[in-house]
Amino acid sequence: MSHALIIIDLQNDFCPGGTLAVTEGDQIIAGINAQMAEAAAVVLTQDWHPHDHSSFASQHPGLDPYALTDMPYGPQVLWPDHCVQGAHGAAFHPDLDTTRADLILRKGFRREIDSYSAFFENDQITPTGLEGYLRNRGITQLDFAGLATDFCVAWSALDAARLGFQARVLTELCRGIDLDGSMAKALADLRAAGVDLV
Ligand code: VGL
Ligand code: ZN
Repeated sequence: MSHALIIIDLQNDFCPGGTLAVTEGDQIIAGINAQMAEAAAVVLTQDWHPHDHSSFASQHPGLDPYALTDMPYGPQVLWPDHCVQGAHGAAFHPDLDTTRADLILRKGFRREIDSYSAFFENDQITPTGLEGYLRNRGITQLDFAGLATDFCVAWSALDAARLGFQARVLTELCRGIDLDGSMAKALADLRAAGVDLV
């Protein structure tokens, strides 16, 4: 058991009833809990935005949720307000077994920049610290599960491959948003990067 299970953003706002609900987002939780027993390390990520985060459409008068805008670091989708620090929507779904987690990594906490990936903020340069943590623990293989397949899961797994980790996405234990073909693009990008889809 030398692999880590990285569980992306299994938070209330991404589950049915949340402000950025992913269809069937809660239906992967039992399978993820079961998968934890197979892993040498379990890492949970938590999307963790200030209330006035720049990725929120509410901060851009005249623009609607799901519109695309330009940020200094590149194009950015604008989202409904979600995963606000300390709010119920930012908490892990109550069915997720958080006791087994070795590390809880928060991301997206800087107002001016979003962070889909567990490894880098959306400028693709600013590290979150996760790479160092995993390398210090001698972990080289990473399994990814969680929400959303086509955003935070895909960006995390692509960065993992780029950093030289052996990366797999457990596709049955993920669900996606699928915005303008983002699901098909994410899966193609993952395959092209050498990420195993299992
Ligand atoms: C996510 C959109 C905005 C995700 C996070 O977890 O995939 N998507 N913030
Ligand atoms: Zn977010």
